[in-house]
Amino acid sequence: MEDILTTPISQTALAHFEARLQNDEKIEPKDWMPEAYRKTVLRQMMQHAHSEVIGMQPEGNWVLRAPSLRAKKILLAKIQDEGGHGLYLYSAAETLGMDRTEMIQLLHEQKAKYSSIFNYPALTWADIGAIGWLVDGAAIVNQVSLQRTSYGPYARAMVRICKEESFHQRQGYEIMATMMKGTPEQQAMAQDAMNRWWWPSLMMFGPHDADSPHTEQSMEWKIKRESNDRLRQKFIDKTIDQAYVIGLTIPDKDLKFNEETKSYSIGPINWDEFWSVVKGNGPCNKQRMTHHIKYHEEGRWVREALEAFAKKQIEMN
Ligand code: BYC
Repeated sequence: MEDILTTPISQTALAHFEARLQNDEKIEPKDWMPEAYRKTVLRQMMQHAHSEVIGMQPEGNWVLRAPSLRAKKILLAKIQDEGGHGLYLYSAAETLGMDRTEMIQLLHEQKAKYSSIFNYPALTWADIGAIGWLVDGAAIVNQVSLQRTSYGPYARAMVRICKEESFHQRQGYEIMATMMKGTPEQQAMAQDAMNRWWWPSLMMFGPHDADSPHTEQSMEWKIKRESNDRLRQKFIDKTIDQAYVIGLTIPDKDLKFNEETKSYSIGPINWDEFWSVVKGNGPCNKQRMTHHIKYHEEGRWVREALEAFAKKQIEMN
């Protein structure tokens, strides 16, 4: 009986959902969507929101040690932007039916991921340059394509986030360019940061397409508009020339430029390192999570006070 009632309705809904995707229309929170689509978008948006927030930690480490007031103000503004990105993304992800309290609990239980890149330490001021230039640079390449993702609230959040990320990428490049014009020690520091951040930045795009379990379905649903390898290649081609302009070397002895495709081919990525970091064994995984849990707990009274205030306002109205 239940089948007779529900099947025709869900088939019509499915046909409508697919037609909207076909026409490049956005899927909105109140629209019917397959459960697997909802779960996939939610997983990706939650991972993205957690990445923005955890990503504040390596840079936060340098606010008190920035080399000038100007550098400190810029870094502080950038870190605040990242926190803001996390907040838009949590709000947008909540439209898929999960409260952010639950998302954060999943993060703390290590059931929800965040980007592998934020498990590496920021050891010197040049690392702040490398994070802005390479990490935000890689993030933008991905996020520009996500402006066309099929889930409306995610796509709209990406438009604003991309504007801010492009400023972040430039501030990082400015730090690297300044250091490359400096003393031999400063140049060596910039090259060292490049050597340590280059490969982890390439890993941010995720496993090769052939080893990526979600890419095919996510591209069919237009959640992802370009594959991991395609985005990684775009980043490589864009960034290598920027490195050469300021005199940095790419730490890859197999790097080759293909005149025909006007594109670079790189040496093998260390996927064992990637999976080890994703599974919690990177240099800073434990530190990042301990820090997040500590400050989340310390902020509990603020959340409780706000909830009590909101409840009181409702009672009074
Ligand atoms: N790290 O089938 P795949 C920023 C996981 S922050 C960890 O390719 P998918 C910034 C993946 O989750 C911006 N895990 O998956 C902030 C999956 O595991 P599960 C960060 C990774 O989702 C502060 C499994 O591997 N950007 O800019 O189709 C300061 C198989 O992968 C990673 C985003 O979050 C990774 N790198 O594609 C500075 C972008 N890669 O869930 C800067 C949004 C893969 O099955 N996310 N995995 O257990 C995406 O675009 C996609 O989720 C990915 C992966 C391309 C990352």
